[in-house]
Amino acid sequence: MASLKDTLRKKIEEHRPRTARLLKEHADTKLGEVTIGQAIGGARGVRCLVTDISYLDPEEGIRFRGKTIPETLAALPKAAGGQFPTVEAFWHFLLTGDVPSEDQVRDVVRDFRARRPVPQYVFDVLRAMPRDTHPMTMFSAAVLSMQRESVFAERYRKGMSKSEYWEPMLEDATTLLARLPTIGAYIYRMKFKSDTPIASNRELDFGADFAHMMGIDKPYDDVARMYFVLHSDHESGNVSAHTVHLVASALSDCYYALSAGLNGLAGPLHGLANEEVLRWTQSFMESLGGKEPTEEVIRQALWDTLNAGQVVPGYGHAVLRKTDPRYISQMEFCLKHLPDYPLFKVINTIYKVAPKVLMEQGKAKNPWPNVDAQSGVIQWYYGVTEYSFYTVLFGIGRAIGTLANTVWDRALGYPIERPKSLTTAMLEQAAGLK
Ligand code: CMX
Repeated sequence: MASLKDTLRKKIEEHRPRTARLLKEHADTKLGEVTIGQAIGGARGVRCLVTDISYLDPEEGIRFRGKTIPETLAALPKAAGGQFPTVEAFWHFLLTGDVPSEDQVRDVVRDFRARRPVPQYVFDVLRAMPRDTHPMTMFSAAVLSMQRESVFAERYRKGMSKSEYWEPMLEDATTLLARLPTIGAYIYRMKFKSDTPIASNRELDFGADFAHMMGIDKPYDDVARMYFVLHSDHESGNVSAHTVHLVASALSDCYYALSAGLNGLAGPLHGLANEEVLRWTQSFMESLGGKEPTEEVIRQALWDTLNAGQVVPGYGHAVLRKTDPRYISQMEFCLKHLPDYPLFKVINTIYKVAPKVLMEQGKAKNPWPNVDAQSGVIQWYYGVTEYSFYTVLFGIGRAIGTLANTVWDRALGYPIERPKSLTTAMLEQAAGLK
């Protein structure tokens, strides 16, 4: 049986000539032009990043390694006794593009288990922070604190050939990823469960051990697996993925890079939207004082938000132009496991009303819900009602895709990223205004 690393090495060796040929023979081929609107407007639609790990089609949504979400979930081996694939199987798939065999998955699970123990100093760092620190700040600080262990940084210091970069990057990425569930669950129980951390059970896979350390029974193990897979990757241009890629392009190791990416994910227009959705929904429910959340009152609440100059959290997207398939997957999970849950019903009613309201307002290019509109309901149902924790869950998932990308970035020798900036006067000149 070929190990993940051997399979990856073969894939990298097969892939390198493709990138080299494109650079050598077609470097001047145009992929598009950049407008003033794009230069001022957050580089929306500028096609200047390369990744083979996932691709986001505006109409269809995300494909991981060429597979849609349902295809991915169907293809990968499932966790024992579960209905969703293990994170370990998905990690193998994202890295290599191959659906792993059961034996290959077992091998990755074994490797993750061996790397799982989190050094005591990480918990000491967390405990030294004021207890009211936001969970995302704690999570990012914990990741950064482990930078001292980077094998990549050490090998670079000692001198390493560029062709070898991916190997210590893989080493760091795997260790870092394997530790994240313990760190996340520790933050959760320290902050919200009277400081009663639960020790890892090394017999369990990534998702099941996370559920165990959170102190939540089945099927939360499957919920965790689903959640991490769905939040893993959304091609390279979103803030968290792009930040990880950018920071790592300076040959900063993946502890530095992931911590930076998590800081971007912590913004309300990005990952924090899952917290905002629950905050918005709860404060709206409270304002009703027990009255029924009918379509009409929801419509009014949405207009109140827009009229106050705020965004409707969980709706809209920079690339997608339809309902996010990650939203749909989670909605299908809810329909199966919690169809009558009142909060799910409210979220569904918002789904009926919000797109019409956003279309009437006419600003958002995409009035449909994104992943964040649905994810909190599931967490709430299983007892994770502390919504400031939700973005940490997103962060654990997002680490899978971004870390897989950093390994490939180094394997393919992508250079330090350095787009060019212009002055406003230069734009005015280009526009013929000067
Ligand atoms: N509510 C109100 N207004 C919205 C909106 C929403 N949900 N989505 C977009 N708009 C507004 C924008 O703020 C912008 O207004 P201005 O012209 O006044 O600046 C206008 O519509 C055009 O924006 P857009 O091109 O449609 O969207 P962007 O690519 O600029 O932004 C996003 C995308 C996701 C940041 C935006 O839709 C938004 O703020 N949504 C709410 C927050 C959210 O759910 N974020 C999570 C996204 C998924 C994720 O990364 O986790």
